[in-house]
Amino acid sequence: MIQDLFSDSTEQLDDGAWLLRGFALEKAVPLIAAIEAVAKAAPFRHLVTPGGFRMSVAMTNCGAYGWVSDRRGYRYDAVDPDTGRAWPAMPSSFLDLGREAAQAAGYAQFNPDVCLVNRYTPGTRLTLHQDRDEGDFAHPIVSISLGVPATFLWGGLARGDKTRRYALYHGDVVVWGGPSRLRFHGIAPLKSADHPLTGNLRFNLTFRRQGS
Ligand code: MD3
Ligand code: FE
Repeated sequence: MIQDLFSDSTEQLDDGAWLLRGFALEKAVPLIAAIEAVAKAAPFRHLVTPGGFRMSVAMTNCGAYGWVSDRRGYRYDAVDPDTGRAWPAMPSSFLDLGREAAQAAGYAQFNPDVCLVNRYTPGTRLTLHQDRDEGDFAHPIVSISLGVPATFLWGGLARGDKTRRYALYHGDVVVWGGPSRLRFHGIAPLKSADHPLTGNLRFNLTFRRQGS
């Protein structure tokens, strides 16, 4: 698809799923600085799945809650298990952009209480999964991609449904709600690339509402 150089575009991926190309582009520098500040208080770590596998993606969180995984399961917790402290507050630069993106996709009152931050290095992948640890699937999830581009895998409501692939670039924002909220999705192994702001890294922010 050819895009106008100075205009963003909105593409509907599915019922309730909107791709806002370049929506975060102007804010990328402060967003990356805020990621670094969050990671200083709550360092990136490789969580272990309930099945005992170390995730290749490194994660941290900010907000009132954070998503965590260990041998006991997946859950949201107000305390960072690595530091024993509360997660760092959600930076206002995160919150403002997450809300603006939700609003642009038709979700006017989105009030996230979690931002999960994913960090990818070359080869890092996220296998097909559903996000279903939140309390109320009526709330959408907003995702912001920064740094090296990735191939997003977009499946159906059953694990075996066929998947479509989308490239997600630096500054792209996706809002997933409604009938798309429980679709299986993942990220193909990250290709090596060099981004002027992040080097060989990709970051993804996902804004979630965990509580009611
Ligand atoms: C579709 N992250 O953190 S963001 C995740 O790029 C996750 O790091 C990927 O999947 C990443 O759980 C993909 C896009 C995304 C996030 C949540 C969704 C798509 C979603 C929830 C429901 C449907
Ligand atoms: Fe997910």
